[in-house]
Amino acid sequence: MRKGHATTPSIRTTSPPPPAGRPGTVDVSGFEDPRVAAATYRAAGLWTGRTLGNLLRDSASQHPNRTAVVAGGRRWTYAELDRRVDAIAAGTRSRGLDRGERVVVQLPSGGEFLPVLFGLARAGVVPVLALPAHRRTELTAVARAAQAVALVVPGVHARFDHRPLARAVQQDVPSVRTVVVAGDLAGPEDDGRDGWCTLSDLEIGGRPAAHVTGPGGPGPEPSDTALVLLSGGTTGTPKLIARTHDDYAWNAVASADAAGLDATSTYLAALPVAHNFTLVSPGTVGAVAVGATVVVAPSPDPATVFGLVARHGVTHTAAVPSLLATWLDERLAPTGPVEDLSSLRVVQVGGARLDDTTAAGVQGLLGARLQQVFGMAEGLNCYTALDDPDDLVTTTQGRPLSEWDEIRVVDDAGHGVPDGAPGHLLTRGPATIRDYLAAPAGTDGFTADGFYRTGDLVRRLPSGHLVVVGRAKELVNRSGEKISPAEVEGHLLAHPGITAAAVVAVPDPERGERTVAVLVGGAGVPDRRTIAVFFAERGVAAYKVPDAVVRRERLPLTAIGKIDRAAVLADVGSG
Ligand code: OOB
Repeated sequence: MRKGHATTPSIRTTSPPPPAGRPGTVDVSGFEDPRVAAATYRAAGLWTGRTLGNLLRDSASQHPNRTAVVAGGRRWTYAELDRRVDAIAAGTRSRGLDRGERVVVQLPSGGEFLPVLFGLARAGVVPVLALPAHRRTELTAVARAAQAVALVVPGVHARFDHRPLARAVQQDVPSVRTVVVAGDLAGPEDDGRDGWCTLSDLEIGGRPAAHVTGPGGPGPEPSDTALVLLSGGTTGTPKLIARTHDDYAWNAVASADAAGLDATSTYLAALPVAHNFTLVSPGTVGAVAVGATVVVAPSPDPATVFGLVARHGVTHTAAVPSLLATWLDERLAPTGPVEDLSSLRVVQVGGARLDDTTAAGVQGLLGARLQQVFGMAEGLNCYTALDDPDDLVTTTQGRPLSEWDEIRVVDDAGHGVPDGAPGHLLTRGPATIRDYLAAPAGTDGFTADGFYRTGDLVRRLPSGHLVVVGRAKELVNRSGEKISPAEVEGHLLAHPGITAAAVVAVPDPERGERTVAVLVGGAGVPDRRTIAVFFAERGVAAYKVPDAVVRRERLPLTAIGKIDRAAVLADVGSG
């Protein structure tokens, strides 16, 4: 396989670079040792020792009768959610799943996701969040990398039956001994199938929860892994991100503060619930932490979202730029009823670069304050402040959540660049991981002193706000969804009609970027539709099918014989 390489723009300073990093307001000496950093985050009161289970428990005892979750026409109070989570935690344990064991969760936006997430976390069992679009190839890779002992899947979702998929993954990955279906079992062939049960069985089978949550009981420690996220653009060998209760709880609570989310707020989860943005920035976990109401949208389209905003008095929501554009278009030229959005206070936008013009339209068209969010599953979250001047809100991607988030902007040689100059963003901080739980060999994601190499190119303003100006990592950001060109190329090369393939990100007015595959082969080079069928047969998620396919006699190569991606892009960049 002809493997891709990053099209890293060269960034060099001409004058002697200033020292790396910015003189901080806090003392981070010794933080290259993660134990020193952890002890300081604790002493400084960032890591409070609360688990995700505690966040919910505390909100349930303070506001038992407040609505916690609204989904699919049903609602649960905090007391009800807490009981449900207890039952799932207990059922999980009584099924023999142990603290620290991993469970791949593949649930769509709906009423089950939060109970399952918190239920597993309360039991100390670790949810690994897969996407509903993942198929056998991805799920198997994730389950294998995580050495998962169980899967949680929906029954049928979006016309796809996840039960045969779960069976296939169970066949591929022998460590998977349990499958929980949030829905019905498929029928006689699954009834009594070893290790299979429904989510209701799990809840009913749960014993009183005290034994998993009581003081000194075998519940999770705050320093334990609370959940595992997949790194954006996860390839055939996924990069697993283990986030602890301590760091995730801090991320959620501090983000709620940054977004002005409190117990009187209503957060609409419009983006898919398993995305880190929807989970913790401040997302649903932040909402639960402060006792706000979470409304789960079954779909992010403007009609659904605006209807839910009007019906439930939504105050906060979050979108990726391409989704925001559809919301703004609907307000500009309504195609359906014009809903009352006056409850909306904050619309967060992130996941991909928001253009300044669209940003400027938010307040006028939605009547809400825009908050830009630049985040990553690996940890760092940046926000524009609600009271930042308008020009900073519309043209920057915000400042790190806390003074403890260390930022370095460096040139190709790793030297710091002056404020205002573009460079590679490196970061270390209270939410940011120090290493992947599992990653493909050769992954060079961190510096020796523990900074995460984000792969993003930014400029830092003297105010500390970051402007994302590009990307050095090889990734396509398609509506905030990250796709690895190398992975797609690997699948393409498995097709007998293709002898060489290059996948590049091409600017797209709607999605930000789209994938174009340049293919070499004889007469047998498949078209896009054939590739879609081929990918489905291989068990590859549909969003990885290239958006366009172009045939060429050969691929342009660099002097040392690698695919010249810049030349490929110059060739197909406008098509
Ligand atoms: C979020 O998380 P991931 O892990 O799917 O992707 C992270 C990457 C970043 O490294 C950056 O390349 C890109 O997505 N990104 C942005 C951005 N926000 C994320 N690029 C430009 N402008 C932005 N505002 O995407 C994520 C996680 C938590 C909160 C928000 C987004």
